[in-house]
Amino acid sequence: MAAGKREQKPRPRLSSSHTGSVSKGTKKGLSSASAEGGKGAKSTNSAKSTNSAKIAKGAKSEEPRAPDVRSRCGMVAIVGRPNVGKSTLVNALLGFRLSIATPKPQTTRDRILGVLTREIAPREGEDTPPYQAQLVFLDTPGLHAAKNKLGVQMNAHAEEAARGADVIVWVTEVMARGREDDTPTAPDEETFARVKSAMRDGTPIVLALNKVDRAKDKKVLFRALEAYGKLHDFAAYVPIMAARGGEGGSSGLDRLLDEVSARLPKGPLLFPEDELTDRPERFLAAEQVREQVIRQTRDEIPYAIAVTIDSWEEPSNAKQVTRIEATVHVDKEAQRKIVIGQGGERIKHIGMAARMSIEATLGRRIHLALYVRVEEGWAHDERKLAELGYQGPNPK
Ligand SMILES: Nc1nc2c(ncn2[C@@H]2O[C@H](COP(=O)(O)OP(=O)(O)OP(=O)(O)O)[C@@H](O)[C@H]2O)c(=O)[nH]1
Ligand SMILES: [Mg+2]
Repeated sequence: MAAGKREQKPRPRLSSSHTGSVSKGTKKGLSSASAEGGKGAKSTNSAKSTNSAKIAKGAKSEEPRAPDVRSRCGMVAIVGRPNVGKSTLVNALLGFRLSIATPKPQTTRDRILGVLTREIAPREGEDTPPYQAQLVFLDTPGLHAAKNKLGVQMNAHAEEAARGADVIVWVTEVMARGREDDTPTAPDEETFARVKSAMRDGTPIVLALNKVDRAKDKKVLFRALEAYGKLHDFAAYVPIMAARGGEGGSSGLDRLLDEVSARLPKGPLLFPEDELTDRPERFLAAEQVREQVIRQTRDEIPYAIAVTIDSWEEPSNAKQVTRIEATVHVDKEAQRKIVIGQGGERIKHIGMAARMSIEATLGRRIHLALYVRVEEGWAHDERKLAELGYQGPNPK
């Protein structure tokens, strides 16, 4: 099936609802740093269409939609081990930095929905009008051996997404972890079995073999594809470079979109054409603060933090900025000191980078005040997890 180019995607739309399941933590005993957006501040954000983001009142359209029997629409679960590039892939497909992606495993902690509506052109020689495909991507946490309640929730999100999916994209990386020689990755049978046991019988699984740029010798690619062919009879095998998604056809993403679109069930679109996500702005903002903490710290810190938005004040006139207060929760006092850094240097840099990233996403200037707070054992405690905005796929 021939498909329209990804550049033809509708302009993205975010939900402007700021109400989320975030804690309203007090500021008592907190350390703080703030970053104000300067005029003309440059963004570090790689998102392509961020400034043109259209803001919706809510996630779902109120307008009745005439069902188009020619259209295809379905849920596409993006699943795999941690750090294989799932979030990078979803962002590249959407052309928008929806989901945070970092070099550290276990970055994604929730199921994050991103909508792509694209036009499918008729095949050569066919005299039919183009029709639409809507791919409702679910970016998911990497399946891993959980060490705490947060990890259990993360895995449950991935399995639940596989269960509800019309098409599953199993993302893996071509080279074995930490190897730059000719060793391809060995299929992880145990993790794959978790997806198979979660999904409904007959759900097509497309293999996305990512980070092909790291395979110097293309024979490695063929060996990897052969090994995956023995693991499962995949609906399609697509080598990709998610990190080079903006570079055109050679990234493999157009082919991946075609393979997935062709397997979507026929039916009307579930979301308005220009809808991007069901997540509110404050969720994206909290995630971008967390991304900067992950990027600017090492060792256990990335796994020990959670971020909540404590207040969000929209300006009364266009000349003023949106004022956001956020708290970085850590597990131990020693971690609080690391996040703050010598003389508050680290938290200042985290705040500046996060502010620029959020401004690029929202398309407007913000003032960001960050606080750091110790919340011992939060990742092991269901009540605290809920307060910090983490819930399993089926909250009670
Ligand atoms: N070389 C190379 N690196 C990539 C590619 N795609 C993603 N990466 C890198 O892989 C790392 C992990 O990417 P993520 O998108 O966060 O991976 P993930 O699967 O979402 O990870 P979790 O959320 O932890 O499960 C980041 O450093 C990406 O830049 C690629 O095509 N080539
Ligand atoms: Mg991720």
